[in-house]
Amino acid sequence: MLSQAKAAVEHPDGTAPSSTKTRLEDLAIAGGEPAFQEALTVGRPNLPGREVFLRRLEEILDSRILTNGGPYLQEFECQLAAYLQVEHCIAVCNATIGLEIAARALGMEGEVILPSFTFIATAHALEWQRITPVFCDVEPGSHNIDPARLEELITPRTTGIVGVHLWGRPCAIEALEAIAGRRGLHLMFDAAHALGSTYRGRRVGGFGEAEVFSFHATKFVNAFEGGAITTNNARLAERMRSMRGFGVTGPDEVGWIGTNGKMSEVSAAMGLTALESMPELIATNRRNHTAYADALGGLDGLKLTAFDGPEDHNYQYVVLEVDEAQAGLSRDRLAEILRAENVITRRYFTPGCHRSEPYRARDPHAAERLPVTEMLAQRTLALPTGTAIGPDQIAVIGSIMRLALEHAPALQPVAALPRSAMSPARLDSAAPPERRK
Ligand code: T4K
Repeated sequence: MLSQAKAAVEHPDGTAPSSTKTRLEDLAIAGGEPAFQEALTVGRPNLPGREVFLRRLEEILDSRILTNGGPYLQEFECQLAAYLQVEHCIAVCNATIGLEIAARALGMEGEVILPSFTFIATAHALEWQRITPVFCDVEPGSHNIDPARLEELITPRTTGIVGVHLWGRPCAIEALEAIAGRRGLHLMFDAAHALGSTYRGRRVGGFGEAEVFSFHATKFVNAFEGGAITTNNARLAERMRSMRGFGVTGPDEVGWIGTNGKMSEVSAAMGLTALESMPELIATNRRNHTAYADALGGLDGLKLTAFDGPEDHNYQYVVLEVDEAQAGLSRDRLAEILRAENVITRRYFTPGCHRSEPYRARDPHAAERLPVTEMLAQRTLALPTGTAIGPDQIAVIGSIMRLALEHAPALQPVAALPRSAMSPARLDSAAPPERRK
């Protein structure tokens, strides 16, 4: 039986109400009206505390201190270090530069092992430093680097490991620490997704030799663009702090190579304002994750990433795994069906880094040793969440997916259907919304 989504929805960010979908013809891909008039998009920024931020912006303009370690930067670093319970926090212009600075300050060189199932920035940050990324497969359950597959990748050229806490779920930190300790390797973490997450009751931020967070516009706490490196190592912190500012170590003194990785005052003020709203933002993400779990419960072939157990999570990514064999529809077809309804999902992280240049050309057979990455890259789909969406809209999205799965054979891509099944109306509806008349 079809589940009926409620017609009246709350529209937290000004999006228009959506309508119930109960029949195949209701689906926009089959000729119906799109469920949402305005796009519901993965990555739509949260903007909490607008008035507070605007007051801070006025202060910045009045003070004429726009960057280079002003008061908002210092405040942002202090607040973040206190929250993460780490000794040192170095705010940077984005997490990619943060990863580059950390890798260089640690002295990583040669080869460094990391998962391929991550955003391309994790790999590029190393390659940009002329460090060769070596891709390790991930665990099917956690989507994080698989420690059991890691040691076989270590060579005499290996100098480090970069673990990624994908979707904010900490990777197997203890196992990686054990390998790094035993094999004399550096260990740092890409914590771009993991602000607020805990591992064994301790906040992510103080593990390994350094961890790097992102405050990009699409992150649940954003600074327009921004990042932060955290560490409990005072010497490393000093080095990274100076590397952030051209390698300057004192008045008229440059101690080593550096870059310009500074965070501006406007970004720091934005980040600070968002940090102050973190509890509400996490509560919103959590509410949405629960709403998705309710809306998609019992649908064969669809699995939502779980955030189980006693640890804290930020729930900022809602990621679905679509098993085509069970669901009857591929992940990509489901994304098209949702797109026609104005639900704009993202295929994070497709393809794996190993299938992107320059890595693909360098190692065209990497996929053979990355079967789980390959499988996930075909299956995962990030769904809209954050303050731009509420439970009623999520219920409608759930009803669309339910309907789509129930009518999966009729919703196969047009090219896969026999010629007789292709009525003109059908062909038209299969086109992306922007190409329709
Ligand atoms: N490590 C990991 C594991 C990461 O996921 C990331 C970044 C990094 C490192 C590097 O962090 P940063 O150097 O960026 O601090 C986005 C973000 O640009 C990227 O920060 C993020 N991860 C990645 C997962 O997602 P794209 O290419 O998907 O971004 P884009 O511009 O297509 O935005 C996604 C959607 O968000 C758009 O369809 C619309 C919406 N959006 C986006 C922006 C920027 C808005 O509504 N407003 C906006 O201002 O990479």
